[in-house]
Amino acid sequence: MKLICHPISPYARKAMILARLHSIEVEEIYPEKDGARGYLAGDNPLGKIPALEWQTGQYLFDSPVICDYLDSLGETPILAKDKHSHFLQKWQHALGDGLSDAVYNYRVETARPQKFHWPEVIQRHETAIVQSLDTLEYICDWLGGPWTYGNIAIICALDYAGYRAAHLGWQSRAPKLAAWHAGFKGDAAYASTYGYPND
Ligand SMILES: N[C@@H](CCC(=O)N[C@@H](CS)C(=O)NCC(=O)O)C(=O)O
Repeated sequence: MKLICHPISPYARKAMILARLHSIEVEEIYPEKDGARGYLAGDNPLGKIPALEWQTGQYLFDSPVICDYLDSLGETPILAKDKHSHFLQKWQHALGDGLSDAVYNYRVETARPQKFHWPEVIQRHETAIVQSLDTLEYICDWLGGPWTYGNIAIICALDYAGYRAAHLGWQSRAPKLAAWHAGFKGDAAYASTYGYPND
């Protein structure tokens, strides 16, 4: 299966981690441009990554759908079956993705030339980032480890926030969360998908 992805994308990285956790062979293909610089021509009509070729010439997106599919291929899926845990993990996954969305939107907004910046919109995205961090700090004891269906999205979002919204210093704002996150650094799936230039 081809996975159109890039480790800088927190959405794509979730799929890259899940493929490793379940030892699923995927051919990872990195496209050349990112969203701040133009439409990503490819196999997703929305022009986004990730996209997974699950049948010849047919691509699954977006990332939660790909994650569900990859997890279903695993011998022991990590998404809990019990209804309560299942929806808690889905909710955590959505919170992680929502943090990534806020960082992504912040990045797209601030990648414009300064004269086109819209301070209210930038502020709106920053508020979503800090409120998500505060919520994650509050629920930190329930995030589990090493990997759950929920915390995959959170780990990927935090690394992305550290890269694209470094000025917010998420680790100082959410110290318990930072300590929890640090516990993943020695993990093989974490380390082999970490794609940010400086840390
Ligand atoms: N909701 C989508 C978001 C995917 C997304 O926004 N990916 C970004 C990379 S981080 C992208 O491909 N952007 C290209 C663009 O928007 O042109 C998902 O979960 O897959």
